[in-house]
Amino acid sequence: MKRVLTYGTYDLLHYGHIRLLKRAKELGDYLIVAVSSDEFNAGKGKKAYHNYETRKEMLEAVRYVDLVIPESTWDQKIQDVKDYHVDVVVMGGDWEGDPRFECLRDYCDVVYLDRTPGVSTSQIKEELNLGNDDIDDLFTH
Ligand code: C2G
Repeated sequence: MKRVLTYGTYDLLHYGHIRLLKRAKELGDYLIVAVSSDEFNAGKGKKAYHNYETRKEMLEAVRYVDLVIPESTWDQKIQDVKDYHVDVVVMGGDWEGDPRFECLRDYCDVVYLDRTPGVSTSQIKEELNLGNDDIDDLFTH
């Protein structure tokens, strides 16, 4: 059984996330997703719209995902690879070459997949973050 591991915040789950998870699962038989805890996100300067439990619940409903675990620190990855007998760690291309993933090559394969263009959690937040006036405008034309 080939075991795949990926990391992320996965806030406001969107098709870019889903396409990453689909392609990650295609690289093996069992996909583990390590989802950033709320505390870890705070450390990344990110505040997710959904809390950890909700983001975990949504990912567990995705057909490609077999297990969801917490990502609490930057330096848990080597231990995760060992604990879960991971064969390949997969990340989106925005992480390509990052030493926090490259260091895993001593323990498993590391694969970067192209990001899905045109969608991101921050873009969704920006576009939905309309003021009341904007919304009124939307409905008067
Ligand atoms: N992603 C993608 N296409 C998008 C948006 C995101 O392929 N349009 C991928 C990212 O490259 C990442 C995964 O989906 O592999 C999750 O994205 P985020 O939730 O933004 O994760 P990130 O904030 O990059 O956290 O330790 C690593 C961090 O936890 C990664």
